Amino acid sequence: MRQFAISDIHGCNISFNALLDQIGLTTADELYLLGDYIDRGPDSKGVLDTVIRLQSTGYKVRCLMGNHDEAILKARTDRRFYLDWLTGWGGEETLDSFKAFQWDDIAQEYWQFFQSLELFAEIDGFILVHAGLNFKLSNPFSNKTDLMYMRDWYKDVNYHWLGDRCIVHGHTPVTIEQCETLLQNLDTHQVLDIDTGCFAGTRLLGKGYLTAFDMTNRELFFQKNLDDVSGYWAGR
Ligand SMILES: [Mn+2]
Repeated sequence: MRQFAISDIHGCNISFNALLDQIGLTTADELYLLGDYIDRGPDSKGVLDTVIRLQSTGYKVRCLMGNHDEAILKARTDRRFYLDWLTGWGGEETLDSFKAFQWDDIAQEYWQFFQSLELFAEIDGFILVHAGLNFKLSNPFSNKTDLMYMRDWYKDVNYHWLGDRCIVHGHTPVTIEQCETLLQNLDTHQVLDIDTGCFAGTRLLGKGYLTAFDMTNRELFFQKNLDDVSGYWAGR
């Protein structure tokens, strides 16, 4: 049994499936997805279908909530935010993937998926979260928004609170070289960012990869983006 973490798939379903093939995921393994399944990439619906199919065919998949997964729930009820979400968040690509003209065109099982997402997970030796922990709070788990949105929090890590646990997260894209360096320093710094900017495709140097972290063997797997993300970038 191995335990894997993957984050920030952002509608890149071909890359996601290629990465699952690369790691050879089996039903004996555990897969933790750290959020941001949707937006920007071309096939958000496909990503959700992949996750739901894995869960319904005996794979152990536990899913956390990213800011984009919270945002679609907000866009559904907040008309003003909806307009920002469409372009600023890459939500238009998500609606396209569902061929949705109104919210009801997105089936109930997907809304249930978003509503069921957890904010963090703790497994032996690792804390998993979408964005990070706010160590300025006496309980770094207590603020829901921080867990999904925090950036630049490494300088505030409270190692007394953390003990010997390591934090694995996404949300802030890094290059695969930066990701590898974080893994090399994992024993001392106890943080690992596995968002290697899959949605960027070839647009950002060193990014445009989807990453899996094998927590059992402390090994990284990089999958170069195979999805057509040109639609999103054409809209920038
Ligand atoms: Mn995010």
